[in-house]
Amino acid sequence: MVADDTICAISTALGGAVSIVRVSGPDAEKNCGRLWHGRASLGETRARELTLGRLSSVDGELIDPQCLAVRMPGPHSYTGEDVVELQCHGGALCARLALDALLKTGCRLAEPGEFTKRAFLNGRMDLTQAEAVADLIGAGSEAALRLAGRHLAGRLGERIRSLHGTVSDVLAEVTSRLDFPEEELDWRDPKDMMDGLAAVRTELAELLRTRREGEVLRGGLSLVIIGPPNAGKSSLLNHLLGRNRAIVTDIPGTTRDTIEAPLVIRGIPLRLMDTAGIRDGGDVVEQAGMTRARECAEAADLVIWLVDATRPLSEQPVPAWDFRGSVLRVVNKTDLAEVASPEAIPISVKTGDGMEGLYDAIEKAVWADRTEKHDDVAVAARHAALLEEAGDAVRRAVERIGEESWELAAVDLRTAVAALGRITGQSVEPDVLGAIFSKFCIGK
Ligand SMILES: Nc1nc2c(ncn2[C@@H]2O[C@H](COP(=O)(O)OP(=O)(O)OP(=O)(O)O)[C@@H](O)[C@H]2O)c(=O)[nH]1
Ligand SMILES: [Mg+2]
Repeated sequence: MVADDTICAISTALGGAVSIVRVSGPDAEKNCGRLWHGRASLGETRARELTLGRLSSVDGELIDPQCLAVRMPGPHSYTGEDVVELQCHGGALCARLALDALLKTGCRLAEPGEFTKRAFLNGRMDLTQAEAVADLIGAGSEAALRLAGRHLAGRLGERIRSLHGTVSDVLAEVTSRLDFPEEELDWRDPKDMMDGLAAVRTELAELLRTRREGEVLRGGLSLVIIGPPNAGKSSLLNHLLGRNRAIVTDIPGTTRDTIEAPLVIRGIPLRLMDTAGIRDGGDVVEQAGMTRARECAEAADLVIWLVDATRPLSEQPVPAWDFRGSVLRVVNKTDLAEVASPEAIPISVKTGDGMEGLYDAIEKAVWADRTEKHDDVAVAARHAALLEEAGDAVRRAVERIGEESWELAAVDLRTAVAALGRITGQSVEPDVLGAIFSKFCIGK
């Protein structure tokens, strides 16, 4: 066990019907046992079974007359340590008082993600699984949730460990050639080693290709609607959200500030934004709104340039701005006027016509550089950087082995092994752990 202190935190969001206070560490049972009193003492309750009791402060003042307690002795617990969870009544106060009482028994308040960090340090999960816990909690779509679930089940970790194993085997072979150069041992054929490493490189490249999906699902891309006043931008936002979020009127210049809302289209979590109409003139407020619209559009992952079918398209060109993402040209109000333009997607927010075509275009733009989506796993930026490092090192190692430069090959193979080890946490620096777990919420 890695920790000698006992940590506690409220693990549920405030305001629900039930609050869970979680305690982990060597004194979890002892400290909770001072506060929780059932028919039997806490230590005598059956492990991993909820038991009803009452919760009081260290001084015996009642906190909750009906509090369920469950003890999960290590190592078969989330953290691998002795864990106790107290389920008390919800609302703002019970859990707060329970936490105060636990601090008085000598527990320490857990840092964000500290339970999961202990689980990792105690070998209950690898680093990709620990990261998946945060992804699962933060998932913005079902696809993101399922991806996090597969990572939590260990799918990414397994693939990395298998690569780590292959490269380590070659490294062992190369090292023994260095250690016993005179002996004519039963050496493995260099060609065979090079083939093995080539397969590793292919697999590394495959994993790197999943990066886009990882970013899309974890990040929530930004989709910004811009266009001339009155084109129907706010109407489109409301239609996509299925509720009247933004004010719609027939007065041009209705929307002043940007309006943002989360949205899922075809499994893709998006941050949708409506903006002020773009035109010359307008008052100070409208001008400020247009500046904001431009900033948002230029920074967006995806932009919809929405124009009005009742006006000539030539009068509504896409502004010559510095867009970072791709721009979809969409013509609205096709119920009022026919449009014949091969470049623009025709829709009518009023009748709902053309919406599927718009969804298709959004989906296509998001997955632009990928043919098939929904891989088993999808790597995040941290993984991708290490995969690239490993890939480069393996490529160099193959060349060295080809030249029979065993010493140099060993250096490159060690670099590759270390990089792969840092993905799963087999070898990892404390500052990396700090960066990963600080993103967690308290109580997880
Ligand atoms: N006929 C028809 N009218 C529409 C359609 N979409 C929006 N409108 C109408 O167009 C007018 C302007 O709609 P808004 O959504 O406020 O337009 P906007 O682009 O947000 O306008 P600003 O905020 O002023 O830039 C409203 O009267 C809407 O009812 C459509 O598909 N067909
Ligand atoms: Mg508007």
